[in-house]
Amino acid sequence: MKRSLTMVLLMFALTGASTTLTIAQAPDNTPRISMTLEHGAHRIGKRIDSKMSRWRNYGFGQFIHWGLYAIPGGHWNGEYYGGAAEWIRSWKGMPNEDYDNLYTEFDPVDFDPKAWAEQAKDMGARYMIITTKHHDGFCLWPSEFTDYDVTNAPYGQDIIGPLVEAYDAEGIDVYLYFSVMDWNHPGYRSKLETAEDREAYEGFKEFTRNQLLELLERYPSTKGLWFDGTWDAAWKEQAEFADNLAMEMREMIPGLIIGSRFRPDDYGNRHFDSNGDLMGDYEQGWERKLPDTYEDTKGNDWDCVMTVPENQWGYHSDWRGHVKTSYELIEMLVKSVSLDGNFVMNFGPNGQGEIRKEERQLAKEIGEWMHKNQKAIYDCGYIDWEKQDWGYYTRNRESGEVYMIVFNKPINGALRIKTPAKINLDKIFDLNGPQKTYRPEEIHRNEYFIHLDEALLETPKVIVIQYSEATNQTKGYDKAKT
Ligand code: FHN
Repeated sequence: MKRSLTMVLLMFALTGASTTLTIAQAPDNTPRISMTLEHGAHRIGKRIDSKMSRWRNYGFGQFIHWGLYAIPGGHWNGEYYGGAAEWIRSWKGMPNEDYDNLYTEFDPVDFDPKAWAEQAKDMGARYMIITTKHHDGFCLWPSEFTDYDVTNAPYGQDIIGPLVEAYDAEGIDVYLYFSVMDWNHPGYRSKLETAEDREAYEGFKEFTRNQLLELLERYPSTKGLWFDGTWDAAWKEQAEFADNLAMEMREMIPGLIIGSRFRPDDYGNRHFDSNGDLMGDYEQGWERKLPDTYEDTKGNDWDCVMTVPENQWGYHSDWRGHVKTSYELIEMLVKSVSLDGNFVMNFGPNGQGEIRKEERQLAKEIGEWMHKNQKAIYDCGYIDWEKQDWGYYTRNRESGEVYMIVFNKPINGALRIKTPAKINLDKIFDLNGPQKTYRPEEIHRNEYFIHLDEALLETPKVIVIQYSEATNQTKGYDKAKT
C-alpha cells in the first residue's frame, strides 16, 4: 500500500524521525512519495537471478513441523488441548517445566529420513521446509550454542543433517525454518522495557546470529531460510541487526533465499517497509489463506503455507473440525500457481518419527494427480486471461503453453475462454490424451467455448492450449447500442 504524502508527513511528525522524503517514479511510472529508509527494502521488484527463478518455478513444497511438541501430541495429563499442537507449552494445562523436560523423552525410533524424502518425491514436492528450531527453542541439530538440542535427548543424533542428505538425494531443495522467538533462551524478550531487558537481548541476538551461521555452515546445500517468530516488539527494533545479519548470511551462501518474515525496517514494519515495498525475496504473509486475485499479490513472489486441519502444524493426535481432502489441497496448489505463487503443504510427524496415516494418504492421492498433471504446475505461473468459473489457467514460463485446469464442469459442458485481443488459439487438447483435441467455437471477439464430452469429471482435468499472437483482429462483432 503506497502511503499518501499526508500519512508520511504525519509519521515524521509523530516519530520525529530525521528521514528525508523523496519523490520517485514507481515501476508503473506513477509518482510515489517514499521515505529514505536505511533498512527498508533493498530492491524494488522481483529477484531475477537463477536461484530465485528456480524457487519461483517450484510450484509445490512440503512443510515439516517436528519437535518436542510431537510427544504430547495435543494432550497432557489426559486433557485435550484445542490450540495448535506446537503451542501446547503456552497452554495453562501444560506446566512449562513439564514441557521443557520433554527432551528427556525425545527418541523417535521410527524416524526414517529416506522414507520421508521418497514420499515427498512421490507426492511431487520440489522443495521442503523443515523446522530446525520452533518457538520452544529445542534444536533438531547439534548446536554449539545451547544444550537444549537433540544430542542431549535419548535420540542423541542430528536430525537435520540426515534429512538434508535424504531430500538432496531425491532432488528436493531444502529450506531451513528458524524461529527467532525462543522461549527457552534466558535472553529472549518479547519487548525491551528496561536496561536489563536490553542487555539480556543483546546476548540473545548474538546467540541467534551464532545459531544461524552455524546452520548455514553445517548445511551449506540449503537454498534458503524460512523465518518465523519475528512479530514481537523487541525484534521489530532490530532493523540494523537483522539487515546486517541477512547480508552476512548471504555472504556465506550467495543467493540465499529469505522471505519477508525476517527483517523489520527502520520503523519496525515487517513484510512491507514504510514505503510499502516488499522486504525479502518473497512474501510470506499467506499462511492458511490464499490471495483471491493476482492484484492481491502486488506482483510479488509469494508462498502459501497450509495446514491440513484448520490450524495444526505440529502433530496433534486428535484432529478435530474440518480436515482438508486431497482435491481441496490440489485446488489450493493450482490456484497458488495460477497466481504466480508456490503452495506448501504441512506435515506434522508424531513423536516416534512417523508420518500419520492421514497425511500419507493425502500425499498418495496428490501424488497420483501430480504424476499425470505436473506439466501444468512445474515452471508455471500466472497468465492474464480472464478467470472463468470452471477453474484456473497456468502458463509455462518457458514454452508459453497454457493449461486449463478444470475443477467445475458447467452443466452444458461448455468451457468459456476469453483471451486478450489478438490471440489465436492454435491447438487445444487433453494433456493426458493429446489425441483428444477441441475446436474452439468463437462466440464473441476473443471469446470462445470448448465443449467437454465427459458426463462428469472424476479428477481435475488439464487441457492444453497452444496459442500465438494474431497479426489481425478476429471478425467484427456489432457492439450493442444501449
Ligand atoms: O506460531 C507459528 C506456528 O506455530 C507455525 O509455525 C506457523 C507456520 O507458518 N508460523 C507461526 C504462526 O504464524
